[in-house]
Amino acid sequence: METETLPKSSNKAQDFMPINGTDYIELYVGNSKQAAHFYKTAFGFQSLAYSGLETGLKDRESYVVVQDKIRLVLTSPLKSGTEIGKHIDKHGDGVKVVALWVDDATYAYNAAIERGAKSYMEPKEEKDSTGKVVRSGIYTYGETVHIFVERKAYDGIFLPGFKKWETPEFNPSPTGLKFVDHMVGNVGWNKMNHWVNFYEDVLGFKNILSFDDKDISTEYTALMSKVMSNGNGRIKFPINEPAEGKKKSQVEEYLDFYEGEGVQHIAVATDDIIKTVRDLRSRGVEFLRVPDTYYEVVGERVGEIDEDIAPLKELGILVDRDDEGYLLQIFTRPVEPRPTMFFEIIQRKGAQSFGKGNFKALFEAIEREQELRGTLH
Ligand code: TYF
Ligand code: FE
Repeated sequence: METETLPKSSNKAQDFMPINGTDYIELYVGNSKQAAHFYKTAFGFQSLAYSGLETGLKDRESYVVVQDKIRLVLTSPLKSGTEIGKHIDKHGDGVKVVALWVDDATYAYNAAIERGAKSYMEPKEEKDSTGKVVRSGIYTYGETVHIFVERKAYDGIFLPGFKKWETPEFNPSPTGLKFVDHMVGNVGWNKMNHWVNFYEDVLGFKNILSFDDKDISTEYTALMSKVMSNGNGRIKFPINEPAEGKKKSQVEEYLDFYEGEGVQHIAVATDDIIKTVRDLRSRGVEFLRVPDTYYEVVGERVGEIDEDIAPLKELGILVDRDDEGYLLQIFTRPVEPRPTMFFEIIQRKGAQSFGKGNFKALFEAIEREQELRGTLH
């Protein structure tokens, strides 16, 4: 059963871990230069910053791309035997860092460590001619880390050590992606509550929604999910764990291919999903599709909405309603060879939920893909 564990805006009292938003997401990838090209061409990100051989680094190279408030850092090693290379060998391309924008990265680190976090990086000051940034980091599930970024005394392009990356002759237009709405972690069997407790105890998050296997089991696969939110609601991290079903859970498939726990999907917000998805499709982004019959009953299920059903059906966009409004959402296929990380495009029109009414149709679409991959057993 879906359960709401908190009244809508009650988690105000003494937030010991104030977070302003997502600062950046860093992916470790096999070829950062080509990945940056992909995120520009296919998703409409813009060139922002670079660090590597040309900035004096010898062992790695990073390209930073930006679209409105979303910054992606694509990092590859420049030689064998690095931590980055080992991460890629084990997991394939994937998210290493979910960076959180804070006012005081030293305080955030100390507060988290005091409450039991495992250290990834002690507070470190980085400076350039425009000012200073302080960063610190802790581990979360798998080999994924949170880096706290304090940039209140900084006016540079991204971080000290990066130079502006300019591509005057190749700047594909944006696709209307605005900010990170939520990021989902897949964790191991019976590990969901461990990570729920971690986000509660170490980072002061609250469990705002829960889905059990009754909500989310289709004929074959099952999973459970709890949504964790920080105090101001700008950071939302649903945590999934596999559940026993007739066939292999999509979460288990992820854990097998990622060889561990990690980020399953990055949900990015748009304020015109029809335009955004049409644009993304024309650039080669591949989306999951539900059967056309979904659209025969969608009107009955969600009532009046501003959009015509025809373009939603044409593009495969899903709709769901809760007591605050409705939302439109769609999911890409995995964006790397392993069936691991994918993107969600979401437009909220009041609804603050996650599309529970779509789970059945969506998960059956995922199962059809698992079937094609031969991993549904
Ligand atoms: O973030 C969410 O909870 C929704 C639903 O494999 C969802 O986007 C959950 C699991 C999944 C795909 C989507
Ligand atoms: Fe989602």
